[in-house]
Amino acid sequence: MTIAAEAERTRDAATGASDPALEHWDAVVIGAGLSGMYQLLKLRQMGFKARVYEAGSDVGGTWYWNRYPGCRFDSESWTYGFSFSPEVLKEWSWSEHFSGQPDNLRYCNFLADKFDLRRDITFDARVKAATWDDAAGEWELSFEDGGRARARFLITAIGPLSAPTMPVIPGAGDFKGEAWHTGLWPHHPVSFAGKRVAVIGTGASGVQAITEIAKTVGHLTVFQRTPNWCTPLRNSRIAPEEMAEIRARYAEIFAQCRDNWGCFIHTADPRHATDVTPEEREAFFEKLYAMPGFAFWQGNFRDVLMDKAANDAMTAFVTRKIRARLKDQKIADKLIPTNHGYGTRRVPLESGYFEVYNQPNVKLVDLRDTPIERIDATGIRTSDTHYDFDMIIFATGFDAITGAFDRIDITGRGGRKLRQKWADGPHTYLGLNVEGFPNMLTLVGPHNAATFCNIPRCIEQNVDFVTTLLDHMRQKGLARVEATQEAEEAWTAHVHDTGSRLLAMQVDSWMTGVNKNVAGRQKRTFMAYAGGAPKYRQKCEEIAANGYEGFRLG
Ligand code: NA7
Repeated sequence: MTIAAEAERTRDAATGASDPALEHWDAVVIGAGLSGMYQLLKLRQMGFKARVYEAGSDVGGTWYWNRYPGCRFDSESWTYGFSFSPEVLKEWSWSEHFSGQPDNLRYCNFLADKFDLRRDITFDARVKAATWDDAAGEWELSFEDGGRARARFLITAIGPLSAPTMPVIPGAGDFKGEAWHTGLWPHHPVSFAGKRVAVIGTGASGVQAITEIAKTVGHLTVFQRTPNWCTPLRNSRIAPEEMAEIRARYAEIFAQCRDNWGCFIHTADPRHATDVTPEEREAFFEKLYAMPGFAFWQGNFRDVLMDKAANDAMTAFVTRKIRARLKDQKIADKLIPTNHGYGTRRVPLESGYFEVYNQPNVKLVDLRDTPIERIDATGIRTSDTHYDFDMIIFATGFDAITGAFDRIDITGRGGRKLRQKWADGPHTYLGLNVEGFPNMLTLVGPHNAATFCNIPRCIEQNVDFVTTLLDHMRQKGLARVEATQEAEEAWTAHVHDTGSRLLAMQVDSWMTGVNKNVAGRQKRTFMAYAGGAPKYRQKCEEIAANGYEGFRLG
């Protein structure tokens, strides 16, 4: 036996490679949503032996799990699709400017079919733990069904909003009727006709679901704890001729997104809100309000999300718009937020949301006046009434950004736990790696630009960075990459510095890491990089050009 063969035999004995239940790969990816699919394709193109493990039974991530009625893009469809493949751009047609979940999932399936991705994906495989083996220089994954896999590189593609949370309400499991969470919606059709339906939660998911359910429901009761500022989506269909025009402009569209803070098509106006007269300001607000998508949020004066006075002007405008749409001004009082300004939480875009509350078969329960005391077998009891229901829908959100990491027991070098390291908020380098966790690359993790981004645009950037890094390592014969302590501290401080300039940091929301239903998530923290995607990309490019400075390579 040669020395090399003996070394391999010894390693296999130590790591269990001869164990038929143990799979061995160059790289494993957790998650088969958009980022996992694109990463798989790139690894495959580079000749890496790669495997994707996915908890769901098929591809799609967000679009696989969030099947609730009304679920659709808030980004223009034609800015959301992947840009990397001219063939995909040519062959795929969007039929709406803001495409609905069924079409979005079809798009994910189209990608999986086109690139024959499923042959390298194991479905129904939920990762329970990931442990770094320092001697072998490998990660070992273990799955809920008892299976195991090993790889040199661990790439997480687990999404920013993939750990749904139920409300902490006594008796939440006692209800005997139908009960669904928007983020875990069933695959079979759900009918609301003739039923008494409750919705708890009025975030982006709740707003979309409520508007759609109200069209067919017997009676709907909405339990609102915090109202959100919502502005019109203004969706419309895309005729084949218009799709052809869009297709001809793809290069220009993606270039425009590339230069934008959040990779959206709406570019902030270079003026401050106070640079113009009140009349001009009003006219500009009217113009933006009449436009589709995030125009009013992302295309507004440059200071509306950072300066309180500018934000107040925008907020007062939206207040007037909401009031004009409601018949009962007492209901308007409840639906208009009072504890935060417009755009300082994720803005739900709506298609007739406020008009729902003009319907005689819809009731709004303000939980600030009458909190829920418990859920029981037949319905919901608040401090003043018991409501009977046939169905309760929990639109109660997610343990955002770090929640999906926390669900996996991740152990790095020297036995350190990621959960412990991030207990007081994330610490990362570029949001792509964590000191003490070698060879773990986090595609849509905390502290990178993806969270505040038109997400596939940032996914492409992050996957390309990771792919180029792995290629560089292979060419140089390097086996290990890990952020230095200093680089991690400097990046984390930079994330805090850029984040603190946003008014959004003064507000509780999933964007600031607050979830009242999860222990340890009551305090605001800096979850995402707020310096914008262009600056983030530039930083990544500089770091790569300087031999991946800030990373220890070996
Ligand atoms: P969000 O935006 O986190 O919204 C969750 C909603 O659920 C929000 O209105 C919460 O009120 C409400 N909630 C949570 N727990 C309770 C309890 N215990 N009682 C009453 N109400 C509760 O999640 P979404 O799914 O709507 O949206 C997440 C993102 O997905 C969205 O922004 C898009 O980017 C895609 P609270 O505000 O905490 O008072």
